[in-house]
Formats: sequence, structure tokens, C-alpha cells
Amino acid sequence: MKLKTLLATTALTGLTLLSASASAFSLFGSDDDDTLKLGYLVKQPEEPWFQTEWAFAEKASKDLDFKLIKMAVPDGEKTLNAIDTLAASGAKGFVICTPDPKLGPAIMAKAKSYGLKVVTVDDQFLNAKGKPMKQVPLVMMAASEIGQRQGNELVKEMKKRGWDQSNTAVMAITADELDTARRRVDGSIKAIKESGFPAENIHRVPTKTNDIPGALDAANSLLVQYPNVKQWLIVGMNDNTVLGGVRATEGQGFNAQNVIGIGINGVDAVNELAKSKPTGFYGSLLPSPDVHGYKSIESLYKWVKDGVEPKKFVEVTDVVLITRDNYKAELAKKGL
Ligand code: FCA
Repeated sequence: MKLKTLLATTALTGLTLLSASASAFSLFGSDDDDTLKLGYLVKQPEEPWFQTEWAFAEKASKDLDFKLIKMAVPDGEKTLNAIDTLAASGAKGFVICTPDPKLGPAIMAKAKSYGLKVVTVDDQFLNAKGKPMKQVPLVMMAASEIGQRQGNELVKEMKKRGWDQSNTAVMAITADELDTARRRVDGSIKAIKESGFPAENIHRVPTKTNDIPGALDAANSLLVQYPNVKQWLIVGMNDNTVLGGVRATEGQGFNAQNVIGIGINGVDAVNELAKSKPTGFYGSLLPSPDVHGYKSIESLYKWVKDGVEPKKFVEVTDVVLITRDNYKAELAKKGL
């Protein structure tokens, strides 16, 4: 299925669920209906990344014959309400990408009170001391490695273009409170430094929100501080962060000739790569949202159905650089 059709279908089913979510019973059936029900809760349903996870979780639900309940949980209150709704519908567990890792203990306490099993995806829970809750199963991308790959690809493209490193700078848009984001960006900066790039030309700026507007604001505040930079390399934890950075450089008159941005997620960059003219967004690292979506819910299913405990940590390492030249073919390889 083409990515656009797949995402549109997922978004529509997601919306139907959301708009009707007032009544768990009318929506998902009651407790005495014996179809197995499992939830898939995501923090940012507007990101194609999460829509792709949902689509592949849906595929698993068809292959394995259970009912998938997709829910958007953009904040803590919605997350805890969603768990109540799931329990009332008779669901036996859920996969979650939490809107805030610090909600981990509250989510686990509520899930436990209803006897629901929990598998986390993408973002790891933190306990009250701010330490990872390693006892909760987690499926996530190899954050540091993918970050390093981002750094290496940026340097490779910069060298290919023969840029003078003395007037080139790195804009690294950070979100350090999210562990996976911190590890990706740190990995990227490490790789750039190791290539011999001047450390004093690497500038970090935190984003307030993990979306394009947040990253755009962060990037704007950085750009005004360095008016003499002639070329920018843009680092960020995902496509939207890097897209925000690229949009900010465009506002200052930069373009595809003097900006190289490489995102992470891939599926969130399709519209940008499909534009008729190239932009400063050179490409994106496409990991495996399909694997995350399928494997996480499959492991939950086996846990609920057959008592097989999931692995505590599944790290997904596959990643491919997609650019304007190869993105269609690479997405097609994954069935997107
Ligand atoms: C985090 C990011 C998402 C995606 C995911 C794998 O949750 O916010 O965009 O990169 O990790």
C-alpha cells in the first residue's frame, strides 16, 4: 500500500475512534464480548511515524486475530483516561509511546490496578528518581547509532560539496529531557567532532516542543547569534525538528545550496522530499516504524494469550538514508 493511502486510512480510523471515545462500551464492545482487545497509545498521532506504527499494529491484529484499539494520548490526563477506557472495554493490555517518560510510574500503577499488561515503544519510562524503568518491556531504535549515522552523513555530504569548514556551522536542535532525543543528538555531534569538524562551530539550542513550530523558534534564536555563517548543517532528533531548522534558515535567505539537514524517521519527510525543487532538507534516516508497530503489539499479544513474557529490550538497528533520489524505492521496500 502506498504510504499516503496507508496513512490516510489510519488517520481516519484513528479519528473515528477519538471522536467517539466518550463511551468505551459502545465503541469497543463490553467486557463479556470475548474477542481479545489490545490498545496502542501514541503521544503524537499527527506524526506519520506513529501512524505507520498503528498501520503495522493493525496488520498484526489481522494476522493474529485480535481487536486493536488505537488511542491518541498527547498528555498525562488523556493517557490515564485512556487506560480507564481500555479497562472498561475489557482490553487486556496496551502498547504505549508515552507523552512524557516521567508518567511511567503513574501509568504502571493504573495498568496494574486493572491487571493490564504494558509494552513501551520508542520512549522509555523513567521512575521517580529519573532512572529508566528497565523492568517494563521496550521496543526502540538504536538511538546513539542512528544519531552517529546522521552526523556521518552530514559530514559526507558537506565534503562532497567542498564546503569551507571555517565558515560552516552545525545547528543542533536539542530535546535533552527525552532520552532517545538526547542520545541521537549526542551521537550525531560526536560523529561530526570525530570527523575533525571545528568544535567551536557546533551550536546547540533546545526546542520547547517536539514539533516544527518549536524547532523553528529554537533555530531562529540561534541564527540571529551567528550572522556570519555561510553554510549550515542541521542536526535534530527527528524529521520535524530538522524541518523546523530548515524553515528557519529559509527565513534568513538560505536554500538547498548552503544548508544540509538530515532528519530521522523518514516517513515524516516524504512531503518535503517530494517537493518539486530541492530544499535544505537533504534527506532522512528511515528506521523501521513497521517493525516497531508490529513487533511491540505481537509481543504483547503473545504475553496476554500464551503467557510468553516479552524481551525487556528490543533494539531496532536497521536504518537507510532516504533522499529525493531513492525515497520512493526505499519506502516501497518496506511496503509503504
Ligand atoms: C520519539 C520521537 C518520534 C520518533 C520515535 C521513534 O518518540 O518523538 O518522532 O522518532 O521516537
